Amino acid sequence: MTDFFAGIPKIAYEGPDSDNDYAFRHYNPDEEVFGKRLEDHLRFAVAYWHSFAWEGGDPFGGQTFLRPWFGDTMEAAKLKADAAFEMFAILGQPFFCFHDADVRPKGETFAENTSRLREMTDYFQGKMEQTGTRLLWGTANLFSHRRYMAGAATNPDPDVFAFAAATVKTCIDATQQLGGQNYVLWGGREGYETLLNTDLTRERQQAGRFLSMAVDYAKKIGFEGTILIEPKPQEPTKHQYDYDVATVYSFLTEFGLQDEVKVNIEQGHAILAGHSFEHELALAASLGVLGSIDMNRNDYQSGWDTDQFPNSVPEVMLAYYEVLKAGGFTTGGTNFDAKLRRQSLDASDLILAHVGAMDVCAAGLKAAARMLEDGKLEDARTARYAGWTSERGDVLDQDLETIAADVEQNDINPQPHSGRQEALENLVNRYL
Ligand code: 3MF
Ligand code: MG
Repeated sequence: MTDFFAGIPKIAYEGPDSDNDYAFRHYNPDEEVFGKRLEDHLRFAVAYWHSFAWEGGDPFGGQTFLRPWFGDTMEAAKLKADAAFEMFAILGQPFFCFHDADVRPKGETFAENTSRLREMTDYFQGKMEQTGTRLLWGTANLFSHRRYMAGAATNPDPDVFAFAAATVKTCIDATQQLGGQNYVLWGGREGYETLLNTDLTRERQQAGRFLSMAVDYAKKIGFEGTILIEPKPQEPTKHQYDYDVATVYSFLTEFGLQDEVKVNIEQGHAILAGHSFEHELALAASLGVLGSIDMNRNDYQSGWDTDQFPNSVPEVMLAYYEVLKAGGFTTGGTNFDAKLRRQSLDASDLILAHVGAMDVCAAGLKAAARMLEDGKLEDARTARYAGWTSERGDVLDQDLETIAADVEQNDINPQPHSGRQEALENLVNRYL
């Protein structure tokens, strides 16, 4: 036990009229919404790295957080885990996510990394049994250590590829041991700083083999979770190969993996790629690869990947509308890939940031459910394409000459119809 969260009560649902900072106003885990408990819709996860590993540094300043668990010993790693699971018990969220490098001190060798990860995996297993917190996904940090500065899977050095692949094996093993429901690969260094020293053809082939190996290994050990790619267009690389959902899907089909791998879509990454969050979600659903989400927000002015906690119900409502329309999460969930601002120093800041984010997402999902249940938006969408279900719709099955003869002989002269965007935007706001 640590006393880091001493005095902070377990967070309970108190309803929208509560003025208790340490209470949920909208997130009632047992509330039945759209045929499912709210907790089972949202499937919240805490990101271990932002809440327990990050020391508060930014490009112009160093550590601001003073945590008793900071250090490079296994004792410090276990104290960090104790504090993490105390926070999980306070928030009551069902899941967490972690990278290997978040939970074990850096070793001098691969063997030391692996033995430390295994020790912490066993430690986690005990903590998970105590609190009931489950693992939404595990992943390998293939971007922080200097060996990965030129990439992991796409590195010009085959020994870095090997070190990264071996590390992914150990992280899939850990995820499997902890019953993780997904395994994520974010290619933070899988891209380039300059084309001048980059062989795009070779690097794409390496990335394809790397992912195929991970899929094959997961199958071999009977991993029943979903393998997820997390798209991001850039940062830290100038260009990241997994740019956005469309690019990832093209990559998956090139290597025959479109039925083996789905995507973990992050709000901030969608914006960085020039899309809305709901665009990436709708496209992933349309392509059959919607897996899970990293929920956060960027800064509206800078647009950088600031990994802030979500605080806009209208924004998250449109995102959860696409998730619900796609049938909801199966193995995926809502991972708060979000961090405090570096001046938010206290234990209470960590708790209240997650309480607010969980409430915003609950309010957004409930508004989305109301809109989907009401059906008016889908009715309007269906009505707009009604012509395609009339006999005119069989034009898709014809050829150009037949169509040209038809248009000329029947003087087909289509008249435009309003898209009613403003009316539909008004409709959406009725459900908030
Ligand atoms: C970077 C990210 C990453 C990924 C994480 C798991 C550190 O912008 O979003 O967070 O989410 O590596 O894939
Ligand atoms: Mg992320």
